[in-house]
Amino acid sequence: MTRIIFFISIVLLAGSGLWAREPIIPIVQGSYLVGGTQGGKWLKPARVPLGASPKFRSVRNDADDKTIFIGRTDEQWDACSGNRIVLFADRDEPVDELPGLFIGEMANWNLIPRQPVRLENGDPAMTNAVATFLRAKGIRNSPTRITEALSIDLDGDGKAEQVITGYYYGRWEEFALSAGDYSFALLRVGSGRATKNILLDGQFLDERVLADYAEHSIVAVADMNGDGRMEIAIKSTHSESDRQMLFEFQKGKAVMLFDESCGG
Ligand SMILES: [Ca+2]
Ligand SMILES: [Ca+2]
Repeated sequence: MTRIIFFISIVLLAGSGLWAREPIIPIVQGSYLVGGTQGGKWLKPARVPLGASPKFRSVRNDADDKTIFIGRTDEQWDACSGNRIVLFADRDEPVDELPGLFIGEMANWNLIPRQPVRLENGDPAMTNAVATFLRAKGIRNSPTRITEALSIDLDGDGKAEQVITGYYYGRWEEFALSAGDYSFALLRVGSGRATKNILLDGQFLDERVLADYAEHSIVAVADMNGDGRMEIAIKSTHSESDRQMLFEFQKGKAVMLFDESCGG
């Protein structure tokens, strides 16, 4: 018995020691430190120490960009005192034009195990599917506007999922939205009549309200924790701010991992 307990203790000690040695790898989306990953687990931003990685790799689907950027962590903007901001010292482009998703350079797995295929926005079947989805959300008389659509096998089961974003704002007054305005980031899972709509984030207006608009777009689709499944990085752009969200797709469900925004 003593021997068994001794053996279990050794296994537990070895296991925890192994886990502790895994590096903490920060994840930056837009300009926010949205969180991190350690040994495949997700870490909230507060658990990612300063200087966990001074160097970041750009994660993008449209180019094989291996550039390493030097990030200065914990810069704070006056308007975003609740966020931890990472600025990239060797980039002089405005923040809005940065590719959008970055990971600490210690991430040593294939970040893009499967390459997303960009779908034609005007595809009639997809437009019909989105129009049906919008009707279910109470949007009946607005044009169906798709801005981006990707086909990608997120979980590696051999079947592709679709990630679609779109928005329509009839007119933009000073912080007033109209009935029929909408914006969405949608995940479609399955095929044919069995296709399931999973709303990642969105707003659908059935009356005039005083609120800010949100234009959803896809930042990137990538495996950010090295488990072979790909996560979805979405942002919504508002009149004076942005919001960055990262979702995991697991067992047919989308789980929001990180959600950082500032102002608006
Ligand atoms: Ca799949
Ligand atoms: Ca993953």
